[in-house]
Amino acid sequence: MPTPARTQVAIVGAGPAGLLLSHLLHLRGIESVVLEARSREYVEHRVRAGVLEQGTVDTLVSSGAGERLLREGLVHHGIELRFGGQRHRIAFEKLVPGRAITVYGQQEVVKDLIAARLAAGGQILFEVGDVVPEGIEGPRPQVSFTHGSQRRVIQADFIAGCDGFHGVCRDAIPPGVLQFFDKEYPFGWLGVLAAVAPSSEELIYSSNDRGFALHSMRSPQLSRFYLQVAPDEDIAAWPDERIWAELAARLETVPGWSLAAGPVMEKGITAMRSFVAEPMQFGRLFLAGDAAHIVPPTGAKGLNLAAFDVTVLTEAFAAWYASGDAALLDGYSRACLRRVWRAQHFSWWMTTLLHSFDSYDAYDRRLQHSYLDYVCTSEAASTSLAENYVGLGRG
Ligand code: FAS
Ligand code: PHB
Repeated sequence: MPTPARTQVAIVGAGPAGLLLSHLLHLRGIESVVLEARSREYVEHRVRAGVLEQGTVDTLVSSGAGERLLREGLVHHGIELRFGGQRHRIAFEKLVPGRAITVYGQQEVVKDLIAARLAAGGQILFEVGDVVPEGIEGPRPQVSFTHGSQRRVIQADFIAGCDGFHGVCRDAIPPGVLQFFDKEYPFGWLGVLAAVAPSSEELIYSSNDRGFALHSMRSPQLSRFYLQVAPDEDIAAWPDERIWAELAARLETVPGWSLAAGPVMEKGITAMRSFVAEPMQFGRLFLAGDAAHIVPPTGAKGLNLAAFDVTVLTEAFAAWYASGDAALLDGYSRACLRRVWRAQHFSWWMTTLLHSFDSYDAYDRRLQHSYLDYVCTSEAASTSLAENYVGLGRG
């Protein structure tokens, strides 16, 4: 199918933000074309997020892209914080009744959205190169890119930069327009996908002098784990046996609980950073998801924030196409940034609460432990954690 020279919204990036935006716009009768640098195979198998907030699940289900999610997603009504040789369950059913999380792999969300777009005749161009957003200050922005051996141009009314942290759209905004806020953490996460039944019904966040560990999952047959490691850790230094030994050391810290090991399918190291670019728009270019903000994954917020951004952006585009009213477009950043900073704080807070810092002395570690104990024993404090974790209302 020839690439149309024109569309209404040119979307750069086929991650959760770009695909969900294209899907929601389609439901409002608004055309879009999605340009993705990687292959379909790659984006459908890239292991990333695993926890969906209630609001994200509601958006996927109400928009008709949640049928498999409802069938295969694991609904959890709590998480466990494990420290000091004890287990502490944060019970969502008691603290935030009616709200839960769903464990469902990001790549499954991506597969479902790609399938929904293509079934509806949507345009997604994979393996595009040298994407250049142009004319973003004027009424006729366009995106030029290479597809196959051809150099092509798509004209649009708007460009949505959904190309992640390392994309090109944010950099297309002239210097001096954006303000950046960031924080680096003195550690990274070693993520592991293993073909073994989870050893726990719910997620376990373990704070341990050896470092943080997380037991998550993808299905009754697939487990997902994370280990706190040095920021420049070499994956080659982590043969599978060492991974299982370290996971056991950081998780088997309570009586009567043991970790089942199994074949490691995939492992990788992720940097931990907090980042926000303000505003999230310039002219006819609108940034959404990781292109505008990054959170450390400890709070499981990244994907959910991306979904929130594009629900706000969809309403804004729909209002503009319906009546030419640009108020929601002009207010896009403001509407997103309040939630972005709430998630920034929560993700930083969970990260500092649960990880070990070389800079901490014995006194700091006592403080951290006392705070962990308070969070798990005070109803007020655990309610605050629970409501942030399951996702605050969409207001
Ligand atoms: P993405 O990065 O997912 O997608 C951007 C897309 O743009 C990519 O497909 C990329 O190939 C494409 N692209 C980039 N440059 C381009 C260019 N020049 N031209 C064309 N295309 C281009 N979040 C949670 O909510 N819960 C979790 O449990 C969680 N766990 C995580 C675990 C890990 C290990 C990591 C790394 C992240 C985790 N996150 C989690 C955060 C993560 O899910 C991101 O927030 C999410 O992928 C953001 O989605 P997008 O904004 O769509 O960006
Ligand atoms: C995951 O399942 O990949 C996951 C879960 C919770 C987090 C981060 C990642 O906080």
